[in-house]
Amino acid sequence: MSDKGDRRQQAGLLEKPRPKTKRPPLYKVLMLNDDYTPMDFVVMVLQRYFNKDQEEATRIMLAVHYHGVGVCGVYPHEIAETKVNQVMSLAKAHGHPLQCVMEKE
Ligand code: TYC
Repeated sequence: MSDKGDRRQQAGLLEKPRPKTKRPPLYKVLMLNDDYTPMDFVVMVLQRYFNKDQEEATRIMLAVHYHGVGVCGVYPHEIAETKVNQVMSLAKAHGHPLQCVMEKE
C-alpha cells in the first residue's frame, strides 16, 4: 500500500462508517421442571406470557418435563425480568413450586 494509504488505515480512516445503534444484550427465559406443578398450568403460562399456541406450549412443557429445563423465549433484560416475575408470582399465587429464571444468551 502507498505510504499515504498506510497512514490512513493506521488512523482508522478506512473503516466503514457504521450507524451507532447497539442491539441490546439478550436473555433466555428458562422454565425448570419440578414434580408438582400441573402440566396444564405450565401450558397456560406459556400461552399467556410467551405468546405460544396450544401446540407449541405443549411441546415446550413436555421438553421441560423430560429434560429438566427449556427455553420459553429470548428478550432484552427488562422484558425477560418482567416475564420471570409474572410467572413466579402467578405460580406462587396458585401454590405451585414452578421456577422460572433468566440467563444471558
Ligand atoms: N413435571 C410436572 C408434572 O409431572 C410438569 C411440569 C412441566 C412442571 C414443566 C414444571 O416447568 C415445568 N406435573
